[in-house]
This record gives sequence, C-alpha cells and structure tokens, in this order.
Amino acid sequence: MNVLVVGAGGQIGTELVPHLQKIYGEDNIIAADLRPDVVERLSKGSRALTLDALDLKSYRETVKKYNIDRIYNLVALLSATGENNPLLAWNINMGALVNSLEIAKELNCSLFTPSSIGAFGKETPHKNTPQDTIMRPNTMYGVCKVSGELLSDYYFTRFGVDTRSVRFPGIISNGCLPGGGTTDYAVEVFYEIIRKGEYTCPIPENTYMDMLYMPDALNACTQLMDADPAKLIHRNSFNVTAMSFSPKELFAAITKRVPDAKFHYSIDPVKANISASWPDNMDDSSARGEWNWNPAWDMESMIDDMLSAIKAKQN
Ligand code: AKB
Repeated sequence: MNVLVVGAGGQIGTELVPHLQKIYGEDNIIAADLRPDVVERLSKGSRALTLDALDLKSYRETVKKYNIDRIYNLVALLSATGENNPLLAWNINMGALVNSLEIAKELNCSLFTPSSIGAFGKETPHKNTPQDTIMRPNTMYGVCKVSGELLSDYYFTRFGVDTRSVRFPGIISNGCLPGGGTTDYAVEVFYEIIRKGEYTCPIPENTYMDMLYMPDALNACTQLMDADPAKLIHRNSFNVTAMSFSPKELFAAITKRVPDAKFHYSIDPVKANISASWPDNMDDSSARGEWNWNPAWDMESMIDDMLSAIKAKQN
C-alpha cells in the first residue's frame, strides 16, 4: 500500500505520517506540503516533497510517480481563519478536494478527507447530535465541509471512487500546534499553563464542544480506511467523538493537577459565535456500529498525558 498525505505539515499530518509508517512501512508513505520549510522538517523522518494540491498537473504526476493507492487530503484553512477570508477558504478547501477527487477517480486511489463538527450549524440539534441531521453551517469552513461530504459521496455513487471520511471534533495533541481553529484553546491552554502558569481563553466558559485526543484521531483515519466496505452504510462522513467539555470543566480538571494555574477569559466574538453554532456532543453510534470505532482516551487521561508530554518537551 503506497500512501500520499497532502497537507502533511499540519496538526494531523505531522502525527499521521509516523502512524502510517508504522502500519504500512516507512518507504510506502509520502508526505507532501506546500511550504518548503515544513517539507524540510518532514524530510527528517519521512519521504517528503513540496506539492501545491491546487496544481492538478503536479499533484497527478506525484500520484503517478509514486504509484499511490491511498490519499489523505489534509489541506484546509480552519474555521476561524476561514471567517477572516471566506473566499480564500473556499478556494483552498474545495480546490484541494476537487483535485483529490479527480485524481482518485482517474488513478484509482482511495481518498480520505476529514470533515468536521463545523459541518453543523445553529439549527442542528446540539445534544447527542445524530449522524443524519440538519446541516446548515454558519461558517465558510462549514459550507466547505458539507459541500465536501456531498461531493465525496457523489464521486462514490457516480464513479465508484472509494471516498471515506469522519467529522472530526477538536483534536488535542502535543506534536504540532493547530492554527486558526475554534477548538484550538483546548491545546493552547496546556502550553501556556506549563510556560506561564496562566491562560486567557477566547471561548465562553460554558460552551461545550466535542474533542478527541490525537491517538484516537489517528486510529480513526486508518481504521475507517481499512474497514470492510460491505459494512459501511455511511461514507462521508461519520460523527466521531471521545469527550465533550466546556472551558470551565477543562480548567477545573487542570487545576486539580496544577493548583497554581490561573485562567482568564477574553472572548473572541468570531470564535464565540462559531462555537455556539456547533454541537455540544455528538452521537457516534454509526461509526461504532459500522467500523468498530472505539476511542481509548477520555478527558482525565488526556490531561495527564498532555501535561507530561509538554513538560518533557519543554525540559
Ligand atoms: C476548528 O476548530 O476549526 C477545527 C475543527 C473542529 O474542525 N479544529
């Protein structure tokens, strides 16, 4: 199995590449990113190359040259950044997806493109959000995610392209910082508490959002793609979650471990609006039933691991 990860230098790609290497072998994974400095970093642990996913010709040549069977398309501007420049978000997010779909169709690759809790909106039921429900997002990021889900299902039903996807909630990790997302606070807080002993949160204290710890997110990426297609009723895209908490709950749990930690709020209106429109907690029973999704990390175990990993890094 030869796998190409496009947008490999971001929060997910940085950890997905070594995860894929362990499963499919180091030589079979190609990490591609637009930014040469990021490619330089990636090349220390993997076969890495510079690629602009919006450049259809070079993207196709890369897939041909390395005889790629599976593509992970991780190219995206996230929700908060997307609101600052909606047209750019549309062009990048949809451009990379359309190129990935066309290449997957032409060269017979399977394709994973993450969707997000951002695909939901204010009118979606916020508690125990069903797999199949109202999807009228209030951000350009969400508009791209819903369009992406529809388009990916279209390529499957119309052309037989093996497209699969999950709706990621906030992903908490200590490998590479996220950037421009609404859920980023749940990562930033750990770095700030260890570095400065205090954190100023942009999200209102009682806003609940779903979250996943990175090891579970990585398993979702590979477990779904390796799942028996005959068992999949859904494809694009599955609700997946492992925990749901508010800033207030997360900070109280951190304070139990770091009693001197101080928390303040300075609400970012864009992020506050976005987070209010997203689910409080999703129902992920379709993922559990169709491909045995079963996350291992909860809030308490995630906090312990984040604190010790970031402390070890900073030492
Ligand atoms: C964001 O906050 O934009 C992302 C997401 C939930 O898709 N982390």
